[in-house]
Amino acid sequence: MKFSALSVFTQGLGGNQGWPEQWRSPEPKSAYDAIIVGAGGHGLATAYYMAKEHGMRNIAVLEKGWLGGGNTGRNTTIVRSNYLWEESEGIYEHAMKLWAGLAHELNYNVMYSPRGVMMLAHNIHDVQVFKRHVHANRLAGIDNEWLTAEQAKDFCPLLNIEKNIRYPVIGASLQRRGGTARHDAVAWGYARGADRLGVDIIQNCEVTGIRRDASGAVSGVETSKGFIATRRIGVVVAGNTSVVMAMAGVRMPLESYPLQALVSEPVKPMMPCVVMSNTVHAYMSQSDKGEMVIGAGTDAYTSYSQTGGLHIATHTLDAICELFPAVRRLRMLRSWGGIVDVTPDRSPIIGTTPVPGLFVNCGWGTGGFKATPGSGHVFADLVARGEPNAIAAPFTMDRFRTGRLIDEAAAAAVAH
Ligand code: FAD
Ligand code: PYC
Repeated sequence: MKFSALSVFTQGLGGNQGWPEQWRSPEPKSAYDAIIVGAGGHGLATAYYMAKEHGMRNIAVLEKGWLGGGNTGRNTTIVRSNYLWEESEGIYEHAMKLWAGLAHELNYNVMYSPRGVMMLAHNIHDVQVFKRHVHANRLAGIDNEWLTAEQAKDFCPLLNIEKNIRYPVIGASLQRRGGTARHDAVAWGYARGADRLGVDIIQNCEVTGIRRDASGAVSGVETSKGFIATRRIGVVVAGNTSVVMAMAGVRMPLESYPLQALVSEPVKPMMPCVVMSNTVHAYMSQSDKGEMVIGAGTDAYTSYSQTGGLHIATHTLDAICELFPAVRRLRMLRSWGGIVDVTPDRSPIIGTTPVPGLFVNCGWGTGGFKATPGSGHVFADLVARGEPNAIAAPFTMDRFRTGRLIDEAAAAAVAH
């Protein structure tokens, strides 16, 4: 094993200094058939599937920090596929099917737990939006159902459905196959799988420039470890995409925002499922270690900071205490933020770029963890073959020119 560890929910942030020699990254070769920039779950999954399904072994994943130290190790692990439009149902459901067999595929316990994801409705608008999602999903063969407030409480007994609270619960949608997975295990599992297939995973190697030849095509990357030649580059650097793509002269339709989360002290199992409230920007589940995993909304201002505004977290905790009064006296152990990159229609970009040999996968915003296996799978196919398959095709950048947008703002789950 050549990679370092990051504990679940960002405990132990700090890189691979001090790790035994055999866990350190290899030195880069002078040339690779392809380079993936970013060793988050998406980048590692991409490398894994490129090696496994396309037989590409002379490839490297370059990471400026350490494995999964970006959003992959910072997210709140929610997995679901209850998106509105067919294009989204295609990619998120592709991921959902891969989640079901992922531990077996990687021989690594990613702790995928389909314990149910419930989304609360607090007003008539929420009811209309969620019911629309339920109907659209069911038409597409994806499970999703509508619950009354009483049925929601049966599913999650901790939930407060009193009518006199500030944001009363008047119903909920439930995707029973939704749930959670252990986020850093996903990065480690894909990393080990890719490593065993011969992929070089190089940490502490920041890409600082993208070199292009006289024809305009990519010819390599400048890095903190020197120049590395390649004719194919896949950029998968959530939150930092605009910065890296600018190195090749490509301007991206993205904005970057901090998004934060918190965990409580561990307690015995009390929260059986995931509950999300998009309207009040709060959601909660319980990790296998017993911590309550709580997420907030994005900050109101663009930033590359990996912390978020304290007032945002405070608002979230107010809402959590109202919705789940039983957790009111829990102490919070840690809080942190990640940088998410958001497109105008809240759907990702997976595609070729105006620069030959340069591919990009980004714009997953607040919701890309759930997509990790599917995103890696289709991006591997794109980088290997040079053109998107049917699942990836709707997500090219071209949609911002043609106007064929995939508006998933309502399904994005965390209010922007
Ligand atoms: P990352 O894991 O961020 O990987 C990108 C990597 O690129 C990083 O490791 C970074 O260090 C590296 N990098 C950047 N620049 C360079 C460079 N110049 N050179 C080399 N490497 C570079 N999604 C869900 O589906 N469910 C959730 O519950 C959920 N909750 C979230 C909660 C929070 C607080 C946050 C922040 C996000 C959440 N998300 C959630 C979103 C999800 O985490 C991301 O969409 C997803 O993890 C993106 O994965 P990635 O592999 O693309 O990015
Ligand atoms: O996409 O389900 C999601 C999500 C939950 C919290 C952040 N993103």
